Amino acid sequence: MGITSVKQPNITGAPSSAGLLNGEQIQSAVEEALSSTQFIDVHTHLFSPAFGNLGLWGIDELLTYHYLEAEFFRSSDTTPERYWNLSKRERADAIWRALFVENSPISEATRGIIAVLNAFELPTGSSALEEARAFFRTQSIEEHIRNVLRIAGVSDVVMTNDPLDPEEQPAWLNGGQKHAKFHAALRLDRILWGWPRHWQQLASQGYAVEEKATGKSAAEVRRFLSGWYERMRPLYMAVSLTDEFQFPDESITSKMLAEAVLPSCREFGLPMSLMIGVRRQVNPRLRLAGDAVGKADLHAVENLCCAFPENRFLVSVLSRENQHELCVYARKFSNLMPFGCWWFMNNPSIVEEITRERIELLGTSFIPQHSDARVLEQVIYKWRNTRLTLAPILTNAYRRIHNDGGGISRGDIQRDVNRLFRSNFENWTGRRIG
Ligand code: FIX
Ligand code: ZN
Repeated sequence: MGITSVKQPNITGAPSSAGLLNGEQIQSAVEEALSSTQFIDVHTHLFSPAFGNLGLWGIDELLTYHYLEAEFFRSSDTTPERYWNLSKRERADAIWRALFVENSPISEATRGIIAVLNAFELPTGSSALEEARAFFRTQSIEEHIRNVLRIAGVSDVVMTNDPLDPEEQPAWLNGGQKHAKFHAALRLDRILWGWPRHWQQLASQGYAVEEKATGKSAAEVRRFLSGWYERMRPLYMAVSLTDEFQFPDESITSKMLAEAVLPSCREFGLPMSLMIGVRRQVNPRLRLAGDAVGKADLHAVENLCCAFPENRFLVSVLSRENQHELCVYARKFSNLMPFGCWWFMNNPSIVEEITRERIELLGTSFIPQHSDARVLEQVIYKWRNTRLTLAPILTNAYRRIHNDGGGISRGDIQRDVNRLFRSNFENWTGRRIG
């Protein structure tokens, strides 16, 4: 136990003895630990160079991020149909004009662009776009990756790897990837909820699966997962689920989870990541930006954690309304690890609320954040914002201990930051990373 009890509460902020920090020292110790600790980014959509064009980077990709596309249609008369007819460069031009020239970039996603430009000492004014393009054109990807991760304070990133993605599959079949900083996660959306549209892909690869997932289907999916486990060596298996997700029920999703995916996770010692609460394509005209959020029924998480005590679950929920009950479930089930402030939750006001709630209910037994970056340089602003938001929250948590009469040292703070941003994930996956 790292908290040393002292008899008299030291509320005044006067220096403490024996390496214990006073109220003011706590703040700088927290800031130092946050800035010097290399984080593991446990969920991204980034790809290592082995995946070629799947790996997105540079200013045009940053500007056409789907978070910004959603905001663009609120500040421009351009219809989605017209927008999709433009080239990538023209789309980036239109977004730059609407969100950075004609309006101030005060939303979270637009601010991110400014922070990235600033990190590379590029101008941020309305005429900055061409200079940014020229800068990114001259970067070589391997060195650029090293730079970006260094600036972001991230040691390792976990990708999202779908074995049934026709764009991604060839790279794995041609030897896969061995980049030391990029790690695989075996993503199973096409199997777990996209079965009706994808089972034939498995059948055509020689697996004896059936449309209704009957007969040998579950056993054959296990054989498929086994092959992909060998090929990818993933850190976990994962799926994103809608707000309507239930477990157990009569669906193919429930059956495949219970009879194929969770047994495979147990066999290979992998956690299962569940990202719950998306409402897919409420506005299909916006494509990737067309998904929304709904409050889910977390009895499904309760039932899973209870029925499969030998499985470890990583869970992130998209609805603000589900955050508190997720913490409560984590108190009931030690095989449940809440992680990240996902997507619409990744804004300072909400991150603050969720993180305080988690600390109050779970101490340091959760993973505060992942970046969900789709474009390499986004890790710079997303992790910068996480550190900025978390510094006062952690500082206040330690000050409370201090004011209650407990002692806190730099070593305690460093140990906790390490646990939150590295070892909780390492222990969950059973792997030392980096
Ligand atoms: O399913 C997911 O992993 C989601 O994070 C994404 O698909 C989503 O579009 C996103 O980029 C959120 O940040
Ligand atoms: Zn994601």
